[in-house]
Amino acid sequence: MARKNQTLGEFIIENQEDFKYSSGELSRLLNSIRLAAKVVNHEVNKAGLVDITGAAGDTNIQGEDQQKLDVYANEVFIRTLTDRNIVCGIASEEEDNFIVINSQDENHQNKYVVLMDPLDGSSNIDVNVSVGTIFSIFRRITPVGTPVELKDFLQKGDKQVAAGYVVYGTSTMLVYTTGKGVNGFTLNPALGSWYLSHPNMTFPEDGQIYSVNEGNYLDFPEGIKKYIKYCQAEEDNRPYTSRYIGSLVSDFHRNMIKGGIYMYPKSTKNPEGKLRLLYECSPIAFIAEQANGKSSDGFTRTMEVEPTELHQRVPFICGSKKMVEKAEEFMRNFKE
Ligand code: AHM
Ligand code: MG
Repeated sequence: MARKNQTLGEFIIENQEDFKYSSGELSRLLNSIRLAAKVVNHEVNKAGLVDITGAAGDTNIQGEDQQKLDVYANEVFIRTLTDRNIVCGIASEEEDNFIVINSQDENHQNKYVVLMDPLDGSSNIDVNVSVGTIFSIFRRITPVGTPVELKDFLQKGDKQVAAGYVVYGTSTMLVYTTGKGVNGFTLNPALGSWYLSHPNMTFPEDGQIYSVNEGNYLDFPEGIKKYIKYCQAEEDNRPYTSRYIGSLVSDFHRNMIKGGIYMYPKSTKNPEGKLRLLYECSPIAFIAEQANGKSSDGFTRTMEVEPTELHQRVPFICGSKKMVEKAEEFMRNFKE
């Protein structure tokens, strides 16, 4: 039973039995993530003080400039998970291919793969705006004792055993689910401990906030354009408030607490949408559904979208149930 102010460590141990195939491995994995998150948090917090921000000069597979902190966060998470020999494979937004993990004596015995965006929204770092880490955890489908394969990573969101995010904001929080609701832990930086501050997080069923990059409005599908106009109409409890940070984790986190909808639809510039299915949309969708919210590409539940490639993009609509249902209704009614 979740108790406010419980530490994350206590919470993980007390809830270990909830996991379907409990062997302590998933608990150890979550423990590693909380440790890596603390290290990244420490570095993100210093971003204004040291010459660590700015493009590292590299370009990732999506053709985007990498910030130095992206690279750093990527290394920290990979190193933490690899050193402790907890997972059999890792996929990251910052890595072109998935990484096979194996130590000599273990012989591919680990059961879980992790997919992550180590530092999402990193273009916001230079201007002191919140960024986040997103992670998704699956059980491998290839047999234990063999190296992981691509198909271990290309699993539908419905198959996730856990997912979460860290928001490095005015305070740093780790929010995660193992399929039994959503709990949020706030870091006490002085003590280095995470405390359960937001037990059983749930989306208000309806909301008043819409979050979308309206600069792309002219390129949006007709259904989204019409829905945005609906949000702005002076009727019932509308117009809604527009809030867009441009940092998925922060926009989602606010909307989950206050009630709202986040949209990254497809557009001419991004014909498949911009966000990545496996390590951005799927984990956020899992959390949303566990928190009584909803998530889809406008037609299909995000959790049911069949992955075909590691860095696949997908249109994303996520938030309070009634708002997402309304947006889907517009998508159905104004198909192009
Ligand atoms: P990133 O993974 O390169 O950081 O991009 C993902 C981010 C999301 O956090 C955010 O919601 C979105 O991109 C913002 O995109 P845009 O600037 O096009 O509105
Ligand atoms: Mg990202």
